[in-house]
Amino acid sequence: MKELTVLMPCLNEEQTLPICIGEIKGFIERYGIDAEILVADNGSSDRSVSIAESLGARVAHIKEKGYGSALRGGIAAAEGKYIIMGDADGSYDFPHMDNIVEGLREGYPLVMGNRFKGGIEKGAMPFLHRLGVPALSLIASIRFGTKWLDYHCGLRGFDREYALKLGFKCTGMEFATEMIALFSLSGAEIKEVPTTLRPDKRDRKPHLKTFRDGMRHLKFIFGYKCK
Ligand SMILES: Nc1nc2c(ncn2[C@@H]2O[C@H](COP(=O)(O)OP(=O)(O)OP(=O)(O)O)[C@@H](O)[C@H]2O)c(=O)[nH]1
Ligand SMILES: [Mg+2]
Repeated sequence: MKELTVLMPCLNEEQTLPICIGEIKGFIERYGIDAEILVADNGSSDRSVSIAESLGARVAHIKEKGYGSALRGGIAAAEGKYIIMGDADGSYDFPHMDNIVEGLREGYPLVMGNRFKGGIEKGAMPFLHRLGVPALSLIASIRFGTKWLDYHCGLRGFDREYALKLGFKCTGMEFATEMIALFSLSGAEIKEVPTTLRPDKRDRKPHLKTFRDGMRHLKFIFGYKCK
């Protein structure tokens, strides 16, 4: 069993996968941790899959579409005791995941990155999201009894066995909210660590659609039945 799986959801990221995989490999070597790199793909039509494999990453092929589906499939397929997930678009700080691994080794089932505390580079987050992320996070925090204000940070680490028991169901971007909600409702102590956000390094638009995905988060927040 590996200690860590670094898991990237990936939909047509041929431009940025080499950068991310290179940074993750650099981290694994520097930190000296027994780890694998896993790419969760559910239908890339570009060269993402062959690029990932040629660079030594393993690819999990997930049938169901969506960001949440890809990550849920990736969690099931992972071999690590711990999983750190992060976007494959070159925006997250894979070279510096030390604080996430430390939190996991301390026994926290979930270690969340917070981009507002670590620093968001110019052009990395649209103005609307700079308002929307804390606003949606505040609503989610009130609803689920948490204190976290970056519910949409894509860089986070968790204990794989613990996560599997929570039974995630969300298929889209609202999975980001579901994960924090279910960890928290299960009584898990969550640690937050600062992380940075850079502008993504691809030249096409993000998959995330502000209104559609914002609504999906809200629908989850108000639709989820807390026991
Ligand atoms: N497998 C898979 N990956 C996805 C899907 N949608 C998004 N992703 C990946 O999830 C990560 C985040 O997607 P982005 O489109 O950058 O969305 P975002 O980072 O939430 O939004 P921005 O902050 O606007 O960039 C990237 O690595 C995408 O390739 C999907 O349907 N399937
Ligand atoms: Mg992005």
